[in-house]
Amino acid sequence: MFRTAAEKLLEKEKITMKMTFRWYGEGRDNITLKQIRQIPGMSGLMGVLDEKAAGEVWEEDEIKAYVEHVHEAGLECEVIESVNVHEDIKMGLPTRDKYIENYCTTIRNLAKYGVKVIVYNFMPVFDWLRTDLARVIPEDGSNSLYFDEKELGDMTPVDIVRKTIEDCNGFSLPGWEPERLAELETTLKRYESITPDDLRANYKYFLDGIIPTCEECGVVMACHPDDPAWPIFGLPRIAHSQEDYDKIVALHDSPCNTLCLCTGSLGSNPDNDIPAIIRHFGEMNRIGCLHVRNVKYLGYHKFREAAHLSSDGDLDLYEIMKAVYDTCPDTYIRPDHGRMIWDEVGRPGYGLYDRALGATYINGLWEAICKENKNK
Ligand SMILES: [Mn+2]
Repeated sequence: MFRTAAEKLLEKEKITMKMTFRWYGEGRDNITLKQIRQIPGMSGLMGVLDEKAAGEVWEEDEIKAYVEHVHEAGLECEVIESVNVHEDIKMGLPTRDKYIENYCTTIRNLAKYGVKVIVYNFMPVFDWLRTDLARVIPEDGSNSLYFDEKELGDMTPVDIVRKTIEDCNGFSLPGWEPERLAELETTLKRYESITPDDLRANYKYFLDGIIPTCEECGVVMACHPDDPAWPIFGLPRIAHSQEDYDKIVALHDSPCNTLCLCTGSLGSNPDNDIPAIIRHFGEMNRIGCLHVRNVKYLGYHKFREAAHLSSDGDLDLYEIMKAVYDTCPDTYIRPDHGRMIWDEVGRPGYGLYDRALGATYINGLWEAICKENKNK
């Protein structure tokens, strides 16, 4: 088979990492596929069918239309995010079997259209949490997502949900879909009697139900960490440290049971040594993909999302990319949340400009690391 010089180089230098971008779909994202395609080095998307509720089957015709549309723009669609797990599965209710069956159908349907990695999470109720979606960064006048546990102070979960939905510039936000939050109080009440071990047992039941289907279709599941990386509102949270993930990969031992290593989510807790965690799970072949971004610590349980550049935050992106190169170079990466810069208006965290800068910076680090290793 004919291979271009660039393709041969990829094999030779193991430059197999694929840079991707999150996109919400036509009419749901103010960024176009053409704009994404024009970011240097962009191979494809970490896509999402934003309109799907947790537990619903992603039908073949919907996936086909989405994937073909992405392909027409010259982009791949090998990673899909936010195939949300229904709360009944997390809570271990008798109705879970039906939702697990639906999940398997979705996996099969996605595999038919070339999807290789599915990103999901097993966080009760809250996908992620911030106290401000547009905190101005005094140094340069841009803004970014921000968290201060003190500001959470007297806010109830219902207050914070209301505030988050109000602050999101009219876009729906992943993890904050109104239908998931409609029964918030009942759901929170139910979780009062669920311990982290119970949640892990329900997680195992879910993995035992879906991983054989993944193995059949060649799809890898990648579990996104809790964000921020500690318990909130007394809810059981089981995915925010190396120790937690050791338990998760042991729940069902399979190369299809992996993590989506989100440097910013795990990195919100300074106790997490991100390059070391990447090396640990990369060596075990348990990293399905990565979200790469930076955070700036401002105090105890207080941080903001920074530009990707190492010197702008507290994570060392060079060490992070070296750990990827050494242990899991054949992976998918996307720049994660960016700041809002250059007066852009868009989904908090998901503007075009700062994420494009992030991708370019990560690609620059990658090129340097590859060449540095070649010369050794
Ligand atoms: Mn992430």
